[in-house]
Order: sequence, then structure tokens, then C-alpha cells
Amino acid sequence: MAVRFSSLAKPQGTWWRPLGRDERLWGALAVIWGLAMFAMIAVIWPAIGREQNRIQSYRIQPSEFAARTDEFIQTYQIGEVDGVPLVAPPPGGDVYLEARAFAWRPVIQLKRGETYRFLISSRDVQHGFSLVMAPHTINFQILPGFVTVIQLTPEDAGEYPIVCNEYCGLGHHLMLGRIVVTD
Ligand SMILES: [Cu+2]
Repeated sequence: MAVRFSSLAKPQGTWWRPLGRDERLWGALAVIWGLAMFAMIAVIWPAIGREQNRIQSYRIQPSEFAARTDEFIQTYQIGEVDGVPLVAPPPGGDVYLEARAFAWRPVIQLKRGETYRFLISSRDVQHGFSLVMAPHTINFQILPGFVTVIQLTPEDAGEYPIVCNEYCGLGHHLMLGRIVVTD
């Protein structure tokens, strides 16, 4: 004798409700809009956006990066700001920026309209690098053992904070770096 109602038996007929016309329409719109947003991020903004930055990263030992930062500071230091070395690298040159709990070093002075290659890494734990400096809006993670390389061309003179936006410990909220752009 056949079991007519059992969780093990296949239900008879069309047990599921077919999608209605409205559901199909909204489903299609959601898929189309999802693809449109994907295209914006992957194609449209990289093609027309001024703030885009090509981020590269390489492996490096934290001690090696610290040594290069020391050398960079010794070569181009012009002063001190609140106990942190102030460094003015030559236009077109490399800039080393090291994050550690809970500070950035050095303070960097740039010339407006010149392009610099920034090499950024962490000495200890994961930090975040967040900088809003026209035409750039930049936000990424900084990991010990990796150096992140970006190009920056400041458009306007002024002082710009570098914010650590990755919680890195009790002093996280104090972790502010600085870029000074001069004419
Ligand atoms: Cu941090």
C-alpha cells in the first residue's frame, strides 16, 4: 500500500507556487541593477574617476621596512612636528610611511602638483590607511609583512590627516598621521 502523506514521499503535482509576473519583473530588475553596480565599480569609475589609484603590494619584512624608513628620514629630514620627524622628499621620489601602534612616521611635506610614490607598511599589527586629499580618496588595510605602493599627486596646498581606520588597540583613536602640502 502506498504511503500518501509522508515527509519521505515526493509530493504530488505542482506543490510549489510558480513565480508571478511581478516577482519575475522585480527579480529581473534586481539582477540588472546588480550588474549595473558591478559595471560602475569594475569599469565605469576606473575609466572616468579622477580619484582612482592603482594599488600594488609586495612582501617585506617589518624590520627591513623600518630600516628603509629610518634611511628615508635621515636623508630628507628638515625638522620635527610634535616629536615626529618632518621629512620633505624630492618631487617624483619615493616616500616611506610606517604605521605602528599608535602612530605614523614621519610627517611628510609634499609640493602641490608633484607626483610621489608612497610605500606604506606596518611594524606591528594590522592598521588602516585613510586619506582624503584632492583628487585622491584612499582607504585600505596595512599589514605587517606587506608594503602597499600608491601614487599621490596633491592638488591643493594644506594639511591633511592620515586616519587609522582599523581598530588596532587602546590608542587607536590617537593614531593620526599628517601630510603637509606646500605651494
Ligand atoms: Cu592603527
